[in-house]
Formats: sequence, C-alpha cells, structure tokens
Amino acid sequence: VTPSKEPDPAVLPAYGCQRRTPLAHHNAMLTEALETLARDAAFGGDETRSLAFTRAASALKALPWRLGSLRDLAALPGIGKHCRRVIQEVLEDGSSAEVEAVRRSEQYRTMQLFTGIFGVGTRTAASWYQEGLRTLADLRAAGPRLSRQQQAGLQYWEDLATPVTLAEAEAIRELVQAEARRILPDATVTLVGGFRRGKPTGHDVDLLLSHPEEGREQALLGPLVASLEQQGLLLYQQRQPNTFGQEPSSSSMDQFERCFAIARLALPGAGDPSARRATRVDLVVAPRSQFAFALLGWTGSRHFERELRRFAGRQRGLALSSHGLYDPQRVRTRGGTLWGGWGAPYAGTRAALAPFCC
Ligand code: 8DG
Ligand code: MN
Ligand code: MN
Repeated sequence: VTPSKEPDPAVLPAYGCQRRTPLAHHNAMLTEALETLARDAAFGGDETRSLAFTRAASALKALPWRLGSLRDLAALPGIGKHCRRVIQEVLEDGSSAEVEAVRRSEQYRTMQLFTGIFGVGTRTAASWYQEGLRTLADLRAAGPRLSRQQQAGLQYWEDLATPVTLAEAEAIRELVQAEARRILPDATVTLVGGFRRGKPTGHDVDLLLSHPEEGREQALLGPLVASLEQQGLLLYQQRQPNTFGQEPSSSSMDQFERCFAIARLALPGAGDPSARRATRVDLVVAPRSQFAFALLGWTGSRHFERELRRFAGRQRGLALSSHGLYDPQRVRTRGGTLWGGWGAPYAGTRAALAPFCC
C-alpha cells in the first residue's frame, strides 16, 4: 500500500518523543544533508543552530512517505527558513551546494575525525584544529598533551572505528553478567543504548547494571572491573563514583556510578581464539529505585531523550532525568541543592525527591 501523499497536519506531533522514528525511513538524502549541517554547527559551538537542523531531520525521519515537494512540509513541525532552503535545493538539484561545501571542507573533515576519537570532545578537537593539527599522525606526534583516555582512544582507533555488531554486544553482555553474578548472584546486566533501540550495529556497548535489593548494587562495579582487569580483558578503564544528591553537576551527564572502558575481547565466530578486538564499553550502575529512569535515559537516542525531557517540562510541568521524574513544585527545600543531571537545579534533599513511579 502506497501511503497517501496528502499533507496532513495531524500526522506529526510537535515533540520527537511523540512520534515513531524508524531507523529505515523515506527521507535519508534530506536527513543526511540536515544532519551534516547540524554536526557542522555543533563543531562551531552553535548548539541552537545545530538543534534546529537536528529537529528538522528528526521530523523528516518520522514522515511516513518520501517528501516530494515543499508543500509536504506543512505536515512537519518546526522547519525554519534555512532548513527549507536546504530541503528545496536537495529536492530540485539532488544535493545542496552548502552541504557539499561543508562535507568537502578541511575543518569539517578534521572535526569529524578528531571528535570520533574516544575522549575527544568538540572543544578539544576545535583547539587542535586551530593549532594546525589535521591527522591522527599529527596527534600522535603531539603525544604528551593527550590525556590518558585520549591516548587509549588514539592507540586503539582502528578497532574502535569498526562498528560493534549486535552479536558482539550480546556476547559482551553475557560475559559481564556472568562476572557480575560471581560477585553478586542476583545482579542484572541490561544492554541499553542503540542496541536496545534495535540498531544492528553501534559505536560501543552500553550496559546498565543493577540489583533487586536497593543499595547492594554499590558493591558491584569495583570488584567487577578489578576482576575483568585481572583476566586481561580491559585495555583501559576509568571509573567515576555516584554523585547523585551530593555535588551539583552542570553537565547533561547523569550522576550514576560508571566505568568507561575499552575491552579486549575474542570475536564471536572467529576461528583463531587469539583474534581479539578493542571495543568501547560503558558500564553504568543504577539502584533499583532509579532503574526504570536509568533504562529510559540510557536507551537514547540523544535527541529522543532531549525531546522527552522537553515534553515533560513544557507539557506536564515535570522534570525528567535518568534518576527520576519529579514535580518541581513538590520539591521542598530542606537544605542542600539537588541537581538532576539535566542542567536545572532543584532545591531539596534526596528523600524529598522520591520519584513518582518506577
Ligand atoms: P551508538 O553507541 O550506537 O553509536 O549510539 P548510542 O548508543 O545511542 O549512543 P551512546 O553515546 O552510546 O549513548 C547511549 C545513551 O546513553 C544516549 O542516548 C545518551 C544516554 N546517556 C545518559 N547519560 C549519559 C551520560 O552521562 N553519558 C553518555 N555518554 N550517555 C548518556 O542517559
Ligand atoms: Mn552506545
Ligand atoms: Mn555509550
């Protein structure tokens, strides 16, 4: 059945979290063009502009037919002038001169390369670009200025640039769960991130760890990482403690205990048992009371999460994070400031912030 091409304003709700956004959709040429501009704007530090391009691309992914004319844009929420122009160009000429120029530019290509390295964010990549660095060889020559994390990212760059398959991710989950259960028999290990959204490949393996008994999960990550390390399964690991309810966090990161690691694992199906590959693994630990929110928050996509939080705030007057869903009105000040990890402060204590539901 060919879907109707008649624009229907009711087809697409305003928030990304209210729509189905399938991986395989009908407007890949347009979304790739817009996402190139979104990345380029983010590389230049313009988050607002980047978000406008991302929003337009997100809406197009949810469109149940191939966009044939600008008239169809009536069905899409929030397409600004600049996006319209790019879409028109692609529709008429098959490509956008602006997008093609970005794709060819040395700055964009270098930023893509540098921000693709484990441990390298936009600002670091931009400062390296400003200094005239262009290649991985340039970075290797600049060795001493790299953090331990960046050195590992550079050292295993080739392996880490190879997509992780679902089979590999499942194998890693099994291995981590077996190890976790040796430490705590009822520990749970859940595959989250892109794989939980049904993606067949990913850039890393995101694992959410928990335990049915509140508090027991605190005794998990330390021994787990130590044991994996002892077995020679980790090439790099960097642990961070849980800071929920303790210190203000201005970043959009949540405050769970975690470990960013590079694992060294046998490839499933590889005949040679010594065939091992470096794979990025994120281990996150959530207490049972926050598990549902952590599961939701770590499933992504980043844009879906952003939209979900925007919807919660604007449409429901609630604050959503990977730790809970709160009514800011009901949060009483009993000293201390609690930050939910999404950038907005809420006064109150940990106890006063019991989530609505789990
Ligand atoms: P990919 O690895 O397949 O490329 O994509 P992904 O799985 O969607 O992206 P990711 O970078 O691995 O992040 C997984 C999800 O975890 C993402 O939707 C955002 C979410 N997330 C949080 N908190 C944090 C955090 O503190 N850091 C990171 N990197 N991601 C977080 O909820
Ligand atoms: Mn991931
Ligand atoms: Mn990750």
